Amino acid sequence: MVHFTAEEKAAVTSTWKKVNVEEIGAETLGRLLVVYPWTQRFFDSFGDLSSASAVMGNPKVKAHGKKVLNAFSEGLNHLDNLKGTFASLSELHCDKLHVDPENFRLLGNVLVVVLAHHFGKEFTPQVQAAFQKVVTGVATALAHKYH
Ligand code: HEG
Repeated sequence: MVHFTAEEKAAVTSTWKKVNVEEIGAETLGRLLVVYPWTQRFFDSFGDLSSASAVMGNPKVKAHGKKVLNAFSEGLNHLDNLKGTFASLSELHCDKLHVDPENFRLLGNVLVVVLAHHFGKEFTPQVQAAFQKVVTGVATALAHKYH
């Protein structure tokens, strides 16, 4: 299990307070679909994903990005129990959605890139390291119920 120090928790919490989940969620899911185009196969009901600008402007991508980031926020409130927090979402992604869990890692890494871009110098190496632990912990928790 990943363990978070008080400093890491403080770094993550103070940065996350300034995150607009709608904006960062849309940017993160959009970039996942552009940078790793095979992830588009899970979203064939989302309409036009034919170019980077189509993906980034797609309202269903935006809405789903917000939903994903809201779930992620919930995890940040339960850093000491990520497995429990994501247990039912793990089952859903495994049994119903058949999402390869490798994609959780990709999404987490894209989120870190988006946060770095958004926060610039404020996103210090220490803050980045704390977030990298969070996204790894969330990806592991989401993969936990896979069989
Ligand atoms: Mg998933 C649905 C959270 C990564 C593909 N995802 C959902 C839902 C949530 C969620 C909260 C809605 C569940 C519901 O309707 O009850 N997803 C979530 C998190 C993360 C993640 C927290 C990673 C941090 N999802 C993820 C990735 C993919 C994916 C990487 C595929 C590349 N999710 C996916 C699909 C759906 C959801 C296809 C169903 C979308 C729909 O049809 O509305």
